[in-house]
Amino acid sequence: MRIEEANEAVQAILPKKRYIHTLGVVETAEKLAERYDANIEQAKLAAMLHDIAKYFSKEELSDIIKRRHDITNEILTFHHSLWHAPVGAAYIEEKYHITDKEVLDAVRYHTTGRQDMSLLDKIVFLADYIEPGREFPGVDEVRHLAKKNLDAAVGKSLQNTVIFLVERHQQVYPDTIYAYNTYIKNLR
Ligand code: DGI
Ligand code: FE
Ligand code: FE
Ligand code: FE
Repeated sequence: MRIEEANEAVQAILPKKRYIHTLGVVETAEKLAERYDANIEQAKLAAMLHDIAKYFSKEELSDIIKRRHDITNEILTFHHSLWHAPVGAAYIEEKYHITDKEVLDAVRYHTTGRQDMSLLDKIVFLADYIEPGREFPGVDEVRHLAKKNLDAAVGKSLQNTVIFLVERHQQVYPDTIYAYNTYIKNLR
C-alpha cells in the first residue's frame, strides 16, 4: 500500500482530531527515521496506519482478538485502550494486504512496546508519544532526548508510562514491562 492510499483510508475512517494526531505522528516518524537511519517509507506507512482501529467498538475489537490466533486473549483482561494496537495490525494485513512484518509489528506494539523493540517499533512508539499535538508533563524532556538518543527517549517514555499507570492503580501490560526492562538493561 502506498502512503497516499493509506492517507485517504485513515482520513475516511478516523474523526478529524485523531486524523490530525495521525499526521503529527507521520511527520515526527519521518524526522526520526531520517535522524536514526530507518526506512522512511516504512516509518511513514506504519505511522499513518497506527491508530486505524482506535474507534472500533469494544465488541468489534474483542471479536477480532478472539478470532486471530496471533493475538493473545490475555489482552482482553487489560484495559481496552490497548486493544486497538494489535487489532490495527491484523486489520491492515487483512483489509489492505500489508505483508511487511516490520510495519505490522510497529503498529502492533505502538501502545505498549515490547522486549527488544526494532528500530521501526521505537520510531513509531516515540513519534506517537511526542508528536506536536501532544501536551502532557514530561513530553518536552522526551522531545529533547529524541534529538540526541533514540533509546534514551524511548526509555524515558516507557518510564513515564509505567509511573503514570502505577500512580493511577492501573494494570501494566507485560509487554510494557518487558520493553521497560530492556531499556534499563541497555542503560548499564
Ligand atoms: O492511541 P493513542 O491515544 O495515540 O496512544 P497509545 O496507543 O499509545 O495509548 C493509548 C492508551 O494506552 C494511553 O492512555 C496509555 C495507555 N497504556 C499504555 N500502556 C499501557 C496502557 N494502559 C494500560 N492499562 N497498561 C499499559 O501497559
Ligand atoms: Fe494508539
Ligand atoms: Fe486470540
Ligand atoms: Fe496514536
